[in-house]
Amino acid sequence: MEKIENKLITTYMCPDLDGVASAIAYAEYLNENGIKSFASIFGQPTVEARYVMDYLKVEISDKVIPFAEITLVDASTKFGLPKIIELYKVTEIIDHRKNTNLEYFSNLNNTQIELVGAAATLICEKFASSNTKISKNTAILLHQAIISNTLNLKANTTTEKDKQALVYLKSKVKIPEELTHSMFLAKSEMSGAKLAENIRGDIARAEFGAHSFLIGQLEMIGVAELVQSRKPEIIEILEEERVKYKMGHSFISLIDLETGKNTLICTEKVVQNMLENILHLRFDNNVATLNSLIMRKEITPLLREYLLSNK
Ligand SMILES: [Mn+2]
Repeated sequence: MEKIENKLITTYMCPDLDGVASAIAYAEYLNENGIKSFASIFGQPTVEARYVMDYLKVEISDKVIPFAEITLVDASTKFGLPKIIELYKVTEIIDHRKNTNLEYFSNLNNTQIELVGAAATLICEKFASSNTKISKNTAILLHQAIISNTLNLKANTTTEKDKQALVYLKSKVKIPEELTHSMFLAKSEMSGAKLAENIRGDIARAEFGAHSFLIGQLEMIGVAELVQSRKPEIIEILEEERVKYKMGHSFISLIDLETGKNTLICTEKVVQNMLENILHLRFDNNVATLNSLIMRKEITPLLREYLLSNK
């Protein structure tokens, strides 16, 4: 019998640009180093990821060929993984999240969890430290994934390593100048039904003691105009999602990529109070603005800490 050598490199279902770029790049890195690998992604990638893939004419399918092992990139829990993933086949995990569930993977022999701004940074470092040849498209994908995941280096999760990775990639290929702006514009397209599609496409759920939250997040250009013209719709969509997922509370955080401000929308007094306490802001007419950027993954730990200490 022929020995199957292939490694499948993949990430969560419906991945963002970081997941897509990391999967493609890591498969390329392994193949360049003599390890037969292929990247596949499952479910529809985010609008932003699709935009950059189309721009570069990069295609990636959900086709799989026989494989012996799986590497997960930008993913480290079993939740949200494609159905095809058999957990025991996962031998390697490369991710940048605090909340992992490594206990589900019984055959892991290589785990790299580092709290950098993007998984793409960790993949870029592998190319850099081994001086592995990188293709033009892969370098651009990694570059844009780091820009996206770090909110153009404005996110508090940005590290020196992310910045160094960008410098390295820029030394290898010419990054199209207009790409960051056009990529951000692409994900800011909220006309008509796209608003609901975008909100539903990025919902997180969190439970702390007796409180459960449905938390929306949009990263876009033009938050003020959107809130001005469509606040009631945003509230309605959020409420629909809250009911659908049977969560107790809901709010949404709107990140403006150009002004570097956050706008929060929340209709419940009790939750407004919590957010006012942890983020030091004031709600007026269900809207509050913060003059800096904070990501949802930073708000939830603050909320947890606050609720567990004010029981
Ligand atoms: Mn990521």
